[in-house]
Amino acid sequence: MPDPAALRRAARRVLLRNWTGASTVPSHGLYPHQWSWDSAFIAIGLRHLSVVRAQRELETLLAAQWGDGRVPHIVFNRTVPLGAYFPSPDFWRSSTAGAAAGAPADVETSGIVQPPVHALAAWLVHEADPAESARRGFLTRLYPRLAAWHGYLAGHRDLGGHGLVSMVHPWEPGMDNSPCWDGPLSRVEPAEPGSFRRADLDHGAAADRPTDLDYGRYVRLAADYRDHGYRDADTPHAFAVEDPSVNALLIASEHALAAIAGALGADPSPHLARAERLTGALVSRLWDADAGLFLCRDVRAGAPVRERSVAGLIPLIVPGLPADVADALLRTAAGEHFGLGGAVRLVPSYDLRGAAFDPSRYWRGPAWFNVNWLLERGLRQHGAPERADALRAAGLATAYASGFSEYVDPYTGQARGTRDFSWTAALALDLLAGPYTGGDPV
Ligand code: 2M8
Repeated sequence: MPDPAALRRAARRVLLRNWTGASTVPSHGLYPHQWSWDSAFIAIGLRHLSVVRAQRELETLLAAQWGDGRVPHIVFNRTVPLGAYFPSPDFWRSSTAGAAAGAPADVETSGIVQPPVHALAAWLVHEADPAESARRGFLTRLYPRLAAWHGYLAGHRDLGGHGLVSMVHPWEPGMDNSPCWDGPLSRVEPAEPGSFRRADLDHGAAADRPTDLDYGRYVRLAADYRDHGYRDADTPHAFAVEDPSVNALLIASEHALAAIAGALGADPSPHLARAERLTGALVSRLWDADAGLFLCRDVRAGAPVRERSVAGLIPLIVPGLPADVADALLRTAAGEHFGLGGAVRLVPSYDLRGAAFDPSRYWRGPAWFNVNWLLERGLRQHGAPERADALRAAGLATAYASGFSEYVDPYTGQARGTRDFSWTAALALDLLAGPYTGGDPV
C-alpha cells in the first residue's frame, strides 16, 4: 500500500492538470475532449477534492444533452485543433446532421452514447456534501436531464424488444475492441483505409490499441448512423448488442435516480419499477448458468456471444440480484477465467483462457481501473468484503505504481496505454477515501 498522502497528492496533481476549466479530459494527448462515462467516474473522485468541481463536471456534460435525451459520448472542446483526435467534430457534424434528433446548435458532440453511470455519479457527488448540493440546487437541475437520458435509452434503444438497452457501436459500451464484438463486427464492411486518418497512434503504442481493420469498421458504423440523422428508428444499425455491463449500470443508475427523486420529494417508485423490470430482463435474457456469468447478446444474429468478458461480471453492482446468480458470479470472478485473488493483480477485461486474450491490447485482456472499482463495490455488496478489501489495496497500489496509467497488464500490473489518466486518478482517490459500506443505493 503506497503512502496515502503521497498517493492523494499525485492523484490530485493528475486531476488538476487534466481540468480544462469546465470539465476534465481523460488525457491531454490521446483524449483531449470530454468523454461521457469518463466524466462520471472522474466526478466520483473529484468529489473528494472539490464538490463544486465534481458538480460542474457532470453539468458541463449534461449541458450538451440532445433534445431526444441522449447524452453524447464526446463533447468537443472547440479550442482543440481538429487533427488532435479522430473522429473529429467535422466527421460527426452533430449540430447539422443531428439537428432533427435535437443535437444542440452551440456545441459539437459525437452522436453515439456511453454507459449511463451518470445518475450514480450524481448521487455520490450529492452525498459528499448534501447541504452544499441542496444550496446550489444540484439535484433539482440534474434530475430532469438524467431522467430524460434514461428515457432515451428505454424508448429508443430497446432494439431487441425484450426490455434491455442495445448498443449500436463498439465505442458505446466503452470496451471498444472487446473480443465480444469480433463476431457482430465481422459483418460490417470497413470504411476505405485511405478515407480517414487515425490520431490515436500518434500517442499510443500500436500493440496496445485496436487494429486498423477494427477502426475501418468503427468509422463505417458511425458514418451510417450520421447519414441517417442519428435517428434510431431510421438507421439500419448493422451492429446491435445487448451488453450486461451497460444494462447493469443503467439499473444501478435507476436506483440512484430513485434516491435522487426521494431526496427531492418526488416519487421514486417509477425508477424502482424500471430497475426491477430491467433486472428481470437482464437475468432472463443474458444470464448463462453454464458459463456462470452474463453473456452479451448479438441482437442481429439473435444469439448469445459465447465469449467471457468482464462485462459479464459487472452485474455484481446490481442490488437485488438473485442470490444464486450473485454466488455464481463470485465463483466465476475467483476462477480460472478471471483469477481474482489468485493469478492476477487486478481483474482482466477478458477471459485469461480465451483464445483472443492479450494482456496488452486495450479491452482484450488488460485490467482497467473503472471496471475494478465497480467490481470492488459489487464484491462488497454481495457479501465478499475480504475479496473487496484485497482488490481495493491492489487497485491503489497498482494505480500509483503505474503512474495512473490507462490500463495495466493484469498479471504484472505493468503500465499500458497512456499515463496520468483521469479516471484512474479519480477512482484511486475514491478508493482511498474508504471502503464503500453499503449506505448508497448501489
Ligand atoms: C476509449 O474510447 C475512445 C472512443 O470513445 C477511443 O478509443 O478513442 C475507451 O477506453 C472508452 O471507454 C473511454 O471512455 C475513452 C476515453 O477514455 O477511450
